[in-house]
Amino acid sequence: VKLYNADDPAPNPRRVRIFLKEKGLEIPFVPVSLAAREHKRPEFLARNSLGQVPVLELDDGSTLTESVSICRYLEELQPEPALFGVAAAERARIDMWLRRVEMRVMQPLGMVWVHAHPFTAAYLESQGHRQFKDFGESNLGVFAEACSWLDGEISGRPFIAGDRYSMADIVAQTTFDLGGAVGVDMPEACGHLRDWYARVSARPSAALDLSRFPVAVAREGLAKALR
Ligand SMILES: N[C@@H](CCC(=O)N[C@@H](CS)C(=O)NCC(=O)O)C(=O)O
Repeated sequence: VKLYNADDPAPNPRRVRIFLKEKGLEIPFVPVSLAAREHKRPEFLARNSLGQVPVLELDDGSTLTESVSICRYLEELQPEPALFGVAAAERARIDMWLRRVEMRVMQPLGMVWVHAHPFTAAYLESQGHRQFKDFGESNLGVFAEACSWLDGEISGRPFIAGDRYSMADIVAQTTFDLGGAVGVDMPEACGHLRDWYARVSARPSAALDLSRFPVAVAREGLAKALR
């Protein structure tokens, strides 16, 4: 197998890399440059018609896309340590939190990124689309509300879905990593969430390499666009 991968802070390939480290698994990576639009070339579209990373290519040449599905597959191959849960209720609860984090927290962050961030504006235009700045900006509030909600939900438990670190933590963690890199921070008042984020970010699997991403320019660019 091999993983078509992209640099941090791209959150979706990062999910799979963190998952692999937590499992102690190593597989070859094929770097895909998002900046050079390599993920939209015909040879890449043949692997994922949506033109997105990550893609896991199996030994028979078939591919799996969708970061969470890739991790589920790897969990089947190597169940320990269990990151999708063991008992029925735990598995369902982790699944529930995966959906909640993706739909409630990642989604508004994605809308700020696509509709308000200067880094995505030129690309959208080149594709014949455009940003809806007000919509992007309004999602900042939706994101902040989602953070406050999650902050309340996790008070009194160490991890997103319960007592054990799980795939739900990985998906939430990579969401906030992207937010931090592009200028969308979790609210100061979210103390439980901040503590949780510090805890998961201290894990050996969490090393974030932003050396090839202009964080300061990205953060300033969003602040300026919102002024
Ligand atoms: N739901 C997909 C999302 C994949 C995704 O959005 N990947 C981003 C990088 S983090 C990407 O390839 N973006 C380029 C594009 O959508 O054109 C997953 O979880 O794998």
